[in-house]
Amino acid sequence: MKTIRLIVFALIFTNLFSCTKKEDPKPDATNVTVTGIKIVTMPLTDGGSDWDLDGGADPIFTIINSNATLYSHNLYYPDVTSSSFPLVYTIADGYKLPYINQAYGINLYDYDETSANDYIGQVVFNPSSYKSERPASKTFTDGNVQVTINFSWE
Ligand SMILES: [Ca+2]
Ligand SMILES: [Ca+2]
Repeated sequence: MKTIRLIVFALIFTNLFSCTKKEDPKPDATNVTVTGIKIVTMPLTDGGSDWDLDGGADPIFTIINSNATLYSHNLYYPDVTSSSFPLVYTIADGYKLPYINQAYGINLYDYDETSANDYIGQVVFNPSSYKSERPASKTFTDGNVQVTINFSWE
């Protein structure tokens, strides 16, 4: 009888001890930086026509919010074809988004030297949805456009 009581006490004590050892969950991130994107797929033609007179699109991208273009990435991949994907873009120092609780768009354009760039498509994301999860990357799809965004959270 005495032995059983001791075991019960030991079990209770062990449970109490293991509870106090639980770590606090990581707090929600308050800042997020976009460190790069990857174009997984995008339309190879502009509604059936070539993006350029002399070949495929030369994709670049911008980061926008509802008011303005916040960041423009001006390095492009020339004349992409179906075998060019995925297209990987790195933002050298990262682009820190001004607010975590706001919607942003990644806009894709075909860079054109002698005329205005052609709009290819967009994915929209709101980092506040992921501030507790803090994913290193997340993939977004809209129509024929699929983009993976790389994040750094703090
Ligand atoms: Ca064009
Ligand atoms: Ca072009």
